[in-house]
Amino acid sequence: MHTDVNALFDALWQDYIEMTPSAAKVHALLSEGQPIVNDHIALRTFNIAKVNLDVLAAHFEALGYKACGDYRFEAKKLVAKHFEHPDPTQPKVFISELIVEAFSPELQATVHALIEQVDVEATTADNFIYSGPHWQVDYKTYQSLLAESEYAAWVAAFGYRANHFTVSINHLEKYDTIEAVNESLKQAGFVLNSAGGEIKGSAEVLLEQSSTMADKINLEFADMSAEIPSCFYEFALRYPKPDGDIYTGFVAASADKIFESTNAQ
Ligand code: OOG
Ligand code: NI
Repeated sequence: MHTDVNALFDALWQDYIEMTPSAAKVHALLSEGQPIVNDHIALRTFNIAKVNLDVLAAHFEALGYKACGDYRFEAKKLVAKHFEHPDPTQPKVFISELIVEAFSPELQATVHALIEQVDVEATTADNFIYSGPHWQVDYKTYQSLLAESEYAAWVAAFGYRANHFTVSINHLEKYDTIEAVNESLKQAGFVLNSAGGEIKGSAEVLLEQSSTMADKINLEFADMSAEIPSCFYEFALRYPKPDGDIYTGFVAASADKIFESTNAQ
Protein backbone atom coordinates (compact mmCIF):
# COMPACT_ATOMS: atom_id res chain seq x y z
CA MET A 1 0.00 0.00 0.00
CA HIS A 2 1.13 3.56 -0.65
CA THR A 3 2.13 5.76 2.28
CA ASP A 4 1.96 9.03 0.34
CA VAL A 5 -1.45 10.17 -0.90
CA ASN A 6 0.03 12.49 -3.53
CA ALA A 7 2.21 9.72 -4.98
CA LEU A 8 -0.85 7.50 -5.25
CA PHE A 9 -2.93 10.09 -7.13
CA ASP A 10 0.03 10.96 -9.39
CA ALA A 11 0.31 7.28 -10.36
CA LEU A 12 -3.47 7.01 -10.88
CA TRP A 13 -3.39 10.16 -13.06
CA GLN A 14 -0.50 8.92 -15.24
CA ASP A 15 -2.35 5.66 -15.90
CA TYR A 16 -5.64 7.51 -16.47
CA ILE A 17 -4.28 9.87 -19.14
CA GLU A 18 -2.79 6.93 -21.01
CA MET A 19 -6.26 5.35 -21.14
CA THR A 20 -7.96 8.70 -21.82
CA PRO A 21 -6.03 10.79 -24.38
CA SER A 22 -8.69 13.53 -24.32
CA ALA A 23 -8.25 14.07 -20.56
CA ALA A 24 -4.93 15.87 -20.94
CA LYS A 25 -6.60 18.21 -23.50
CA VAL A 26 -9.62 18.86 -21.26
CA HIS A 27 -7.26 19.52 -18.37
CA ALA A 28 -5.32 22.08 -20.43
CA LEU A 29 -8.54 23.75 -21.67
CA LEU A 30 -9.98 24.27 -18.17
CA SER A 31 -6.81 24.90 -16.19
CA GLU A 32 -5.27 27.69 -18.30
CA GLY A 33 -1.99 27.20 -16.51
CA GLN A 34 -3.52 27.07 -13.00
CA PRO A 35 -3.50 23.85 -10.97
CA ILE A 36 -6.73 21.82 -11.11
CA VAL A 37 -8.28 20.51 -7.90
CA ASN A 38 -9.78 17.03 -8.25
CA ASP A 39 -13.20 16.66 -6.64
CA HIS A 40 -13.04 12.86 -6.75
CA ILE A 41 -11.96 9.79 -8.65
CA ALA A 42 -13.93 6.57 -9.12
CA LEU A 43 -13.02 2.88 -9.16
CA ARG A 44 -15.08 -0.16 -10.16
CA THR A 45 -14.94 -3.82 -9.14
CA PHE A 46 -16.90 -7.04 -8.52
CA ASN A 47 -18.29 -7.99 -5.07
CA ILE A 48 -16.16 -11.17 -4.92
CA ALA A 49 -14.19 -11.24 -1.62
CA LYS A 50 -10.72 -11.32 -3.23
CA VAL A 51 -11.23 -8.01 -5.08
CA ASN A 52 -14.34 -6.40 -3.58
CA LEU A 53 -15.01 -2.78 -2.62
CA ASP A 54 -13.37 -3.31 0.79
CA VAL A 55 -10.16 -4.59 -0.83
CA LEU A 56 -9.91 -1.42 -2.96
CA ALA A 57 -10.95 0.78 -0.05
CA ALA A 58 -8.12 -0.59 2.14
CA HIS A 59 -5.63 1.22 -0.11
CA PHE A 60 -7.28 4.54 0.76
CA GLU A 61 -8.03 3.74 4.42
CA ALA A 62 -4.29 3.11 4.88
CA LEU A 63 -3.83 6.78 3.90
CA GLY A 64 -6.43 8.08 6.38
CA TYR A 65 -9.56 7.96 4.20
CA LYS A 66 -12.88 7.19 5.96
CA ALA A 67 -16.14 5.78 4.53
CA CYS A 68 -18.75 8.58 4.44
CA GLY A 69 -21.71 7.46 2.33
CA ASP A 70 -23.49 4.37 0.93
CA TYR A 71 -25.32 4.20 -2.41
CA ARG A 72 -27.44 1.53 -4.15
CA PHE A 73 -28.22 1.24 -7.85
CA GLU A 74 -31.06 -1.26 -8.18
CA ALA A 75 -31.33 -1.47 -11.96
CA LYS A 76 -27.59 -1.68 -12.57
CA LYS A 77 -27.18 -4.14 -9.63
CA LEU A 78 -24.41 -2.13 -8.00
CA VAL A 79 -23.57 -0.76 -4.60
CA ALA A 80 -21.06 1.99 -3.83
CA LYS A 81 -19.42 3.94 -1.03
CA HIS A 82 -17.57 7.20 -0.98
CA PHE A 83 -14.48 7.96 1.07
CA GLU A 84 -13.06 11.25 2.33
CA HIS A 85 -9.59 12.26 3.50
CA PRO A 86 -9.12 14.46 6.62
CA ASP A 87 -7.50 17.02 4.29
CA PRO A 88 -10.50 18.31 2.29
CA THR A 89 -8.27 19.32 -0.64
CA GLN A 90 -7.50 15.63 -1.31
CA PRO A 91 -9.88 14.02 -3.82
CA LYS A 92 -12.85 12.06 -2.55
CA VAL A 93 -12.96 8.44 -3.73
CA PHE A 94 -16.12 6.76 -5.09
CA ILE A 95 -15.86 2.95 -5.18
CA SER A 96 -18.60 0.71 -6.58
CA GLU A 97 -18.95 -3.08 -6.85
CA LEU A 98 -21.18 -5.21 -9.06
CA ILE A 99 -23.54 -7.63 -7.27
CA VAL A 100 -22.36 -10.62 -9.29
CA GLU A 101 -24.88 -13.12 -7.87
CA ALA A 102 -27.75 -10.98 -9.21
CA PHE A 103 -26.77 -11.89 -12.80
CA SER A 104 -27.12 -15.01 -14.99
CA PRO A 105 -25.18 -18.19 -14.18
CA GLU A 106 -23.16 -17.53 -17.37
CA LEU A 107 -22.05 -14.06 -16.26
CA GLN A 108 -21.28 -15.36 -12.77
CA ALA A 109 -19.13 -18.17 -14.17
CA THR A 110 -17.27 -15.78 -16.49
CA VAL A 111 -16.54 -13.28 -13.72
CA HIS A 112 -15.44 -15.96 -11.24
CA ALA A 113 -13.09 -17.38 -13.90
CA LEU A 114 -11.49 -13.93 -14.30
CA ILE A 115 -11.09 -13.37 -10.57
CA GLU A 116 -9.56 -16.84 -10.10
CA GLN A 117 -6.65 -15.55 -12.20
CA VAL A 118 -5.89 -12.76 -9.69
CA ASP A 119 -2.93 -13.42 -7.39
CA VAL A 120 -4.21 -12.44 -3.93
CA GLU A 121 -0.81 -10.91 -3.08
CA ALA A 122 -1.27 -8.45 -5.95
CA THR A 123 -4.37 -6.96 -4.31
CA THR A 124 -2.36 -5.39 -1.47
CA ALA A 125 0.61 -4.30 -3.61
CA ASP A 126 1.26 -0.54 -3.87
CA ASN A 127 0.16 -0.44 -7.49
CA PHE A 128 -3.01 -2.54 -7.27
CA ILE A 129 -5.49 0.27 -7.87
CA TYR A 130 -3.73 1.34 -11.06
CA SER A 131 -2.65 -2.13 -12.23
CA GLY A 132 -5.38 -2.79 -14.83
CA PRO A 133 -6.74 -6.29 -15.47
CA HIS A 134 -5.16 -9.36 -13.82
CA TRP A 135 -6.64 -11.84 -16.30
CA GLN A 136 -6.96 -12.77 -19.95
CA VAL A 137 -10.28 -12.03 -21.64
CA ASP A 138 -11.19 -12.62 -25.28
CA TYR A 139 -13.39 -10.34 -27.36
CA LYS A 140 -16.35 -12.72 -27.46
CA THR A 141 -16.39 -12.95 -23.66
CA TYR A 142 -16.28 -9.14 -23.46
CA GLN A 143 -19.26 -8.99 -25.84
CA SER A 144 -21.23 -11.53 -23.81
CA LEU A 145 -20.65 -9.53 -20.60
CA LEU A 146 -21.64 -6.34 -22.42
CA ALA A 147 -25.00 -7.87 -23.35
CA GLU A 148 -25.89 -8.20 -19.63
CA SER A 149 -23.91 -5.44 -17.90
CA GLU A 150 -21.91 -2.63 -19.48
CA TYR A 151 -20.20 -2.26 -16.07
CA ALA A 152 -19.11 -5.92 -15.97
CA ALA A 153 -17.66 -5.62 -19.47
CA TRP A 154 -15.78 -2.44 -18.55
CA VAL A 155 -14.18 -4.03 -15.47
CA ALA A 156 -13.27 -7.15 -17.49
CA ALA A 157 -11.56 -4.99 -20.13
CA PHE A 158 -9.88 -2.36 -17.92
CA GLY A 159 -9.56 -3.86 -14.44
CA TYR A 160 -8.22 -1.73 -11.60
CA ARG A 161 -7.58 1.91 -12.46
CA ALA A 162 -9.32 5.30 -12.18
CA ASN A 163 -12.48 5.14 -14.25
CA HIS A 164 -12.58 8.93 -14.16
CA PHE A 165 -11.07 11.99 -12.55
CA THR A 166 -13.36 14.91 -11.70
CA VAL A 167 -12.55 18.61 -12.00
CA SER A 168 -13.76 20.67 -9.04
CA ILE A 169 -15.56 23.59 -10.73
CA ASN A 170 -15.61 25.36 -7.34
CA HIS A 171 -11.84 25.74 -7.65
CA LEU A 172 -11.72 26.97 -11.28
CA GLU A 173 -10.86 30.66 -11.62
CA LYS A 174 -12.55 31.29 -14.95
CA TYR A 175 -15.84 29.42 -14.45
CA ASP A 176 -18.65 29.98 -11.97
CA THR A 177 -21.29 27.69 -13.49
CA ILE A 178 -21.42 24.17 -14.85
CA GLU A 179 -23.25 25.53 -17.92
CA ALA A 180 -20.19 27.63 -18.80
CA VAL A 181 -17.87 24.63 -18.37
CA ASN A 182 -20.10 22.47 -20.57
CA GLU A 183 -20.25 25.20 -23.23
CA SER A 184 -16.43 25.47 -23.41
CA LEU A 185 -16.09 21.70 -23.65
CA LYS A 186 -18.65 21.42 -26.45
CA GLN A 187 -17.11 24.33 -28.36
CA ALA A 188 -13.76 22.53 -28.17
CA GLY A 189 -15.43 19.45 -29.69
CA PHE A 190 -15.78 17.20 -26.65
CA VAL A 191 -18.90 15.04 -26.46
CA LEU A 192 -20.87 15.22 -23.19
CA ASN A 193 -22.92 12.47 -21.61
CA SER A 194 -26.53 13.57 -22.17
CA ALA A 195 -28.25 10.69 -20.31
CA GLY A 196 -30.89 12.38 -18.15
CA GLY A 197 -29.69 15.79 -19.47
CA GLU A 198 -26.16 17.17 -19.69
CA ILE A 199 -26.35 18.48 -16.12
CA LYS A 200 -27.06 15.87 -13.45
CA GLY A 201 -28.40 17.17 -10.13
CA SER A 202 -29.09 20.78 -9.13
CA ALA A 203 -28.42 23.41 -6.48
CA GLU A 204 -31.35 21.90 -4.52
CA VAL A 205 -29.51 18.59 -4.09
CA LEU A 206 -26.27 20.58 -3.51
CA LEU A 207 -24.37 18.96 -6.39
CA GLU A 208 -24.29 19.51 -10.15
CA GLN A 209 -22.28 17.14 -12.35
CA SER A 210 -21.52 16.61 -16.02
CA SER A 211 -19.10 14.33 -17.86
CA THR A 212 -17.60 13.60 -21.23
CA MET A 213 -18.43 10.37 -23.00
CA ALA A 214 -15.51 7.96 -22.57
CA ASP A 215 -12.69 8.02 -25.11
CA LYS A 216 -12.45 5.04 -27.46
CA ILE A 217 -9.15 3.22 -27.40
CA ASN A 218 -7.76 0.19 -29.14
CA LEU A 219 -7.71 -2.59 -26.54
CA GLU A 220 -5.72 -5.82 -26.92
CA PHE A 221 -7.98 -8.71 -25.99
CA ALA A 222 -6.54 -12.22 -25.64
CA ASP A 223 -7.45 -13.05 -29.25
CA MET A 224 -7.71 -9.73 -31.14
CA SER A 225 -7.80 -5.98 -30.66
CA ALA A 226 -10.89 -3.76 -30.81
CA GLU A 227 -11.87 -0.11 -30.24
CA ILE A 228 -13.92 0.18 -27.06
CA PRO A 229 -14.89 2.97 -24.60
CA SER A 230 -12.23 3.50 -21.93
CA CYS A 231 -12.41 6.30 -19.35
CA PHE A 232 -14.09 9.72 -19.11
CA TYR A 233 -13.70 13.10 -17.40
CA GLU A 234 -16.24 14.53 -14.96
CA PHE A 235 -16.99 18.07 -13.72
CA ALA A 236 -18.60 18.81 -10.35
CA LEU A 237 -19.95 21.97 -8.74
CA ARG A 238 -20.84 21.69 -5.05
CA TYR A 239 -23.11 23.97 -3.00
CA PRO A 240 -23.06 24.83 0.72
CA LYS A 241 -25.41 23.09 3.16
CA PRO A 242 -27.64 25.20 5.44
CA ASP A 243 -24.78 25.17 8.02
CA GLY A 244 -22.50 26.83 5.46
CA ASP A 245 -20.21 23.83 4.90
CA ILE A 246 -19.87 22.57 1.32
CA TYR A 247 -21.81 19.35 0.63
CA THR A 248 -19.33 16.47 0.23
CA GLY A 249 -21.65 13.55 -0.60
CA PHE A 250 -22.86 12.10 -3.89
CA VAL A 251 -26.39 11.94 -5.38
CA ALA A 252 -27.47 8.43 -6.35
CA ALA A 253 -29.87 9.54 -9.11
CA SER A 254 -27.07 11.55 -10.74
CA ALA A 255 -24.43 8.85 -10.24
CA ASP A 256 -26.77 6.38 -11.96
CA LYS A 257 -26.45 8.47 -15.15
CA ILE A 258 -22.71 9.19 -14.75
CA PHE A 259 -22.07 5.42 -14.90
CA GLU A 260 -23.41 5.55 -18.47
CA SER A 261 -20.45 7.67 -19.62
CA THR A 262 -18.69 4.42 -20.56
CA ASN A 263 -21.59 3.25 -22.78
CA ALA A 264 -20.85 2.92 -26.48
CA GLN A 265 -22.29 5.95 -28.31
C1 OOG B 1 -19.11 5.97 -11.07
C2 OOG B 1 -20.33 6.79 -11.41
C3 OOG B 1 -20.79 7.70 -10.28
C4 OOG B 1 -20.44 10.14 -9.53
O1 OOG B 1 -19.67 11.10 -9.43
O2 OOG B 1 -21.63 10.22 -9.19
C5 OOG B 1 -19.90 8.89 -10.09
C6 OOG B 1 -18.57 5.17 -12.21
O3 OOG B 1 -18.87 5.47 -13.36
O4 OOG B 1 -17.81 4.23 -11.93
O5 OOG B 1 -18.75 8.90 -10.40
NI1 NI C 1 -17.85 10.67 -10.45
